[in-house]
Amino acid sequence: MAWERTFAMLKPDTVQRGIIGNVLSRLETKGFRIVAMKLIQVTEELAAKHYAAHVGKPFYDGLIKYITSSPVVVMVLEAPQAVEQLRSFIGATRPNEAAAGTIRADFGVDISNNLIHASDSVSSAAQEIGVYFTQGELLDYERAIDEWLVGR
Ligand code: 3AN
Repeated sequence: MAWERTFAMLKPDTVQRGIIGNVLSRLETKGFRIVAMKLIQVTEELAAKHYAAHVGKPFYDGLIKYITSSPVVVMVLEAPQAVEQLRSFIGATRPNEAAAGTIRADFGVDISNNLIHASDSVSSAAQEIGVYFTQGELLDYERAIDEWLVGR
């Protein structure tokens, strides 16, 4: 199965609650390969690019305020079918609807403070990666465990 790239953001609540490590640990244990990662402050400009699809929605202003309220961790992850795998791994937008065992179900209680963002399609992953990273920041490497994750 071809490896695919996706984009993820550990949101302000994850940073402020001091659980970056817990969430990252789950992502690593699942098998995602981290090919880029940084702690950044999202500016209003970046936020507007990221959430362009939500302009005009009632929660838009709150979303921009929240995402710019604290540093976040942005990353690019690889795995076979990474987009779909990460979406099911993080769970539904509303933590009360997220399946038990997903990040949003296990760590959160609120729709806005829902810990993590993950791209919802291969094309949005490419677009979001472009918003936060330059090509030179995306590393190309293999890990010793990769062949044990997907078979030899
Ligand atoms: P997801 O992050 O699960 O892909 P989207 O893309 O529909 O969800 O929404 C982006 C973010 O906007 C969500 N993570 C959530 O923080 C916020 N959001 C979405 N819908 C609502 C809503 N009805 N009320 C408040 N915030 C919302």
